[in-house]
Amino acid sequence: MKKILIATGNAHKIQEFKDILKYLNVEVELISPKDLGSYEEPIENGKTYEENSYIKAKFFYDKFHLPTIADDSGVEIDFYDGKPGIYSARFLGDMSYRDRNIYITNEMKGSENRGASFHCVITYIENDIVNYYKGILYGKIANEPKGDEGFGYDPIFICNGFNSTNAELGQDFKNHHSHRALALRKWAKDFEK
Ligand code: ITT
Repeated sequence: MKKILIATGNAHKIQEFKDILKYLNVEVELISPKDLGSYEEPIENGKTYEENSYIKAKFFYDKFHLPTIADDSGVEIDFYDGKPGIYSARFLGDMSYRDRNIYITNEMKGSENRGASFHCVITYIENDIVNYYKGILYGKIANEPKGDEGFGYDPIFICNGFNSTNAELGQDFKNHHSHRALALRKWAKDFEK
């Protein structure tokens, strides 16, 4: 089975990649930098998802010389003028996601400006060839956090056309609809050519 390095330190992302690839019937072995004993992380100083996704992929590709896939993602919230975006992992400092999600929904209490979107850009490098794949999921911010599945901002995100949060709908929903699943589906099409 082909080995692919997944250039992330986020265990939730690794699990989602595995779940989505299984769902898409793509047979690859995903290896993380930690599996290879690497705890170093690149400095994500890009200004876009594309730039940060490339920085992560290139950093680990140069280190391990394996086909490498990276994901840069984030949530854009209309109420915050599109923030946090590429800064989603660092938004509101060291607050836990539980507290962040409560903080955001409290700040937005009563507001009708609830639009939001999840973004994902995957970079894939193999034989020095770089390709990008993008996925966007549109929706809104819930009135309060709900649900236990997924990670990050899933408990406060409701996809258009649904009435429950990503965290309530769970992994099957994310495997099918998420920004990451949309990007990975495009990658899989190229990969299987
Ligand atoms: P790596 O850089 O090591 O991949 P990271 O978590 O720092 O891990 P990002 O810089 O891409 O990754 O930040 C993505 C953040 O966006 C993530 O930590 C969550 O806060 C949020 N996010 C992205 N995808 C999400 C999803 O599917 N569900 C909920 N939150 C998500």
